Formats: sequence, structure tokens, C-alpha cells
Amino acid sequence: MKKIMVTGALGQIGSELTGKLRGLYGAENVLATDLRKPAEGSSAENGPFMQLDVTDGERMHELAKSFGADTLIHMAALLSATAEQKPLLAWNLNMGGLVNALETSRELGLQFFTPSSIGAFGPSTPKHNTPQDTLQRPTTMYGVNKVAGELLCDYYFSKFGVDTRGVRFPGLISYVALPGGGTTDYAVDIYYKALEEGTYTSFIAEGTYMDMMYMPDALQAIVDLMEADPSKLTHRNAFNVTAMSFEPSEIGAAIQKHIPEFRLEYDVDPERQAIAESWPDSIDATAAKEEWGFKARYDLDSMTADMLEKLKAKLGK
Ligand code: AKB
Repeated sequence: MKKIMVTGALGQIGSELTGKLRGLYGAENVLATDLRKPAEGSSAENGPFMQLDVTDGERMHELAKSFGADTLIHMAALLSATAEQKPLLAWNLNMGGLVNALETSRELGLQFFTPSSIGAFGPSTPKHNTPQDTLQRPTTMYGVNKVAGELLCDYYFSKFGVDTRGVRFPGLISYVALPGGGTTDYAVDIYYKALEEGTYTSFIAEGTYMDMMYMPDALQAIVDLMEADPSKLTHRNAFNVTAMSFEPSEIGAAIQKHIPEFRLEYDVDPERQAIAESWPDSIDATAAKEEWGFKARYDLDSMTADMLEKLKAKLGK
């Protein structure tokens, strides 16, 4: 990776990924693009930025070409809960954006990355230690988009030789950018509310396990997979990656080790709860470990300590 274009660069992952890539490869070598304009003083402004609607394939191609990109990292997408509320918009944006990004990569010979998700699994998928290769019959629009996307990336590799790579991300937790419209968002909100109000009302029910990962591990996974020797990759797209699996009362207990008076309450949102219940409790990341050395550094306790420390500074607490 030397000249990288990132779509969705102002989103939850994109905003931190852009900074990491600029640190590794030079600010001038990473073009950040997003539908929105960056806020003044935002880190997206520490290097080139262009506005881009990913459903406009012609503009995407033109931007990548004039930048001289050799890599396209496609992050722009709607998350699970929003996609469930606006399924047609999700189809058009998630699938339209992806096919434009793959076409741009095919036409310009770019290396390509896009994330899939634990949302690509469904209720008939084995729930515990979900294998890399397994049943995928998701019941959400987001999941339908993710499975179709995984297959499309495989197709562009086998049919056109595009160097497509990707992972299935679990819920990602970060103190930098807030997620928006995801089912796993509670595991970010809880830290903010713990510091701001000392209490949090979870929209996910006690006992509902989902896989999670701290953002620094997620960013490193993208870099490691993109740098991996292609001859070692049996799978190319949709590698299961995870760092931990927990349910709301376990993250609550981890926070109480630092804030003993913290209280966790529940007001379950039936829509997001149904999505969570259709996903695995825990997935198996063996293929990612074996094929390109995936490793997560943070577990629930070390992530919680770091999150609370960084958020305290951010919120001036
Ligand atoms: C979501 O909750 O929609 C995302 C995901 C797991 O893909 N965080």
C-alpha cells in the first residue's frame, strides 16, 4: 500500500483508519473521501480530502485515478439497525457503493479492502465458536448485504484477479468516533454514560452475547491483512476476527472495577435485540490467525481500563 483512497473516511472506522494509514504511509499518500465535509480542525484535514457519494461510480473512478491510487479501502456503509429501518436505502448504498468500488479497483488494478461483519451470520448459523466456513442465512438487510458483498469480493478475485481482502468485524469499541445505527453500539455508549451519568440503560438484554474488539486491534488487523503474503491466503475475504465475547452485565462489571457506584439498567429495544439474537455468541478466528497472523492485544479488562482513561481526558472528567 502506497497510495490509498479511503471511502467513508469520516465514519466510525474510517476516521481512525485514515489517521493510522497516514502515520504509516505518509499523509500525502492517503486520500480521505466521504459524503460529508470534515468538521473544521478534524483529523481528516491532515491530508488530502475529497467529497464523494459512493453511489457515483464515475466520480469514484476519477478520484482514484487522479490521485494515482494503488489501493482502495471501502468503508462507506449503513450499519445494521439503520439498514433495518431503511432497507432499500441500505441495499442501494451498501451494494451500489461496493460494486462501484470493486469496478474502480478492477479498472485501475487496485488492491481492495472492505469489511464484512458478524451480521453476515443468521439464526441457523452455529452460535458458539462459529466456524470460518459455515451456514450463512442472515435475516436482516445488513446481513443480506454483507453475505452478497463477501460473495461479490470473491467473484472479483476469481473472475478478474482483483486483489480483494476483507474481515468479518465484530462490534468495534472506540473513544474517538461514535458509531451510528449499529446493534453493538451499546458497548460504546455504556462507557460515555458511565463517566457522564454513572448509570446506563442498555437497549440489549442481559445474557445476550456478541463478539467485540477494541479499535486499535481492528485497525492493525486491516493493515496486517493488506500487507499479508497473498500466497498464504486460502481465504481472501470475510476472515472471522474477534477479541472477546461478552454480554451487557459483564461489561458493566468490568466498568464497576473502576467506577464501583456504576449502575446498569435495561430497557430493551425489540428491534436491535432481535438482530443481536440472530448473530453468533462467539466466532472462531483460527483461519485469520493461521493465514496472516491475526492477533488481538486487548481483552475486556484492558480495553475498559484504556477506554475509561482516554474518555476521561476527552470529556474533561
Ligand atoms: C453493527 O452493530 O451493525 C456493527 C456490526 C457488528 O457490523 N457494529
